[in-house]
Amino acid sequence: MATVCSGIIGLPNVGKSTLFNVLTGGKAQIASFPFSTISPNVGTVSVPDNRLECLARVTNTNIITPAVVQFVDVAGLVKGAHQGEGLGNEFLSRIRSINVLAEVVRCFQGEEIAHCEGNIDPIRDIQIIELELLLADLEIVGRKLAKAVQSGTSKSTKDKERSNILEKVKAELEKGNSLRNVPFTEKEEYELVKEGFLSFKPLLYIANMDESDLTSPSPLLQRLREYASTERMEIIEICAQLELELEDISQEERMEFLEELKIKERGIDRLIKEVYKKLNLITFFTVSGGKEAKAWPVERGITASQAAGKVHSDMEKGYIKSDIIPVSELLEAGSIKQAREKGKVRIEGRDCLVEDGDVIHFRFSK
Ligand SMILES: Nc1nc2c(ncn2[C@@H]2O[C@H](COP(=O)(O)OP(=O)(O)O)[C@@H](O)[C@H]2O)c(=O)[nH]1
Ligand SMILES: [Mg+2]
Repeated sequence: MATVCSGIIGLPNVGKSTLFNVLTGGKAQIASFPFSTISPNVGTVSVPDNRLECLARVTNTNIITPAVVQFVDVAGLVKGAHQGEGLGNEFLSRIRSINVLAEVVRCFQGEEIAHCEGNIDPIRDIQIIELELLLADLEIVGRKLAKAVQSGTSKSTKDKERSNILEKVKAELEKGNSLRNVPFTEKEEYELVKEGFLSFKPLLYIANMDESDLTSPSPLLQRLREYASTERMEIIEICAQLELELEDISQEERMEFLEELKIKERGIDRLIKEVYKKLNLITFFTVSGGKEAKAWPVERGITASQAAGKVHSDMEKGYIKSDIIPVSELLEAGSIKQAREKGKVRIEGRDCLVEDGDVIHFRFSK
């Protein structure tokens, strides 16, 4: 997969740009009026993974290259966006190629920060966005179907199959069902990802809350938790404003602060991990010539030769075999040499499934 891309979406003024800035250390414009983010901002974020540093240590490597996830701060979505209200059309075309949606939901108070619906109500906000995505899909599918009809009667089986899927999509959307809640066959799902339907994209909620919610969750936040749990949706609780302030202090002060608040892991770290999980990604590692320890994000189910292809297409073409060891076993052994002596390094052929945490050395002919 090319770089994984997550879109930060949500109504205006919910803290999207604040979150984006925390994630990327970037300088997206933060303002207390709607539409301050006129053009999308793109930033790259490293996936936190302690194993990589440990791997570098046992292999005497000094260059560490973590896996990355791209985040896009997309302009706010409002009611009627699918018809081109506000920045709607631009918004919708931006998110079509995104792999996963991270929806920021406002749970923080603050009268000085305008809410486009007049009051704070996270569940209503979620439903507004849900409906906009659904209506946008309905328009998209309508257009796709019209085009398919135009292409005439000389249709291949493949074209007919596609039309059938599109018809099914349309019927579900008309019933008010977001595509991610509809059971599709594996083949249909594969097509739907390619078609770029918005309500089919994996989605997670980010509750942007007040600092006080950390110790005593507000009734709003509690309602949101219940809602997410009945909808079986992931919800990541974050204080974007607080996390942004944490960016400005030293690492030491930050640790102290987090400890005081009894926060084990920063919200943004949880978010990145969750994006990874949502897309069914795993990580394998390479240590090239003892110089660079590198993490590679790949979809679960990938084989050793396909993994080789992620590193270089020549490696897949000329694939011979791989030396594989789970990173935990390598760390336990203390070095590759000792791991080999203990018989922990496996030699695997091209069809061996890669597991999360595998350290792989590919052998290939040029
Ligand atoms: N109190 C509080 N204010 C926040 C929080 N996150 C963002 N804000 C404020 O809300 C306003 C809008 O934030 P911004 O990130 O620009 O929202 P966007 O329109 O969704 O990108 C700014 O004044 C932020 O400082 C938060 O967690 N708590
Ligand atoms: Mg913004």
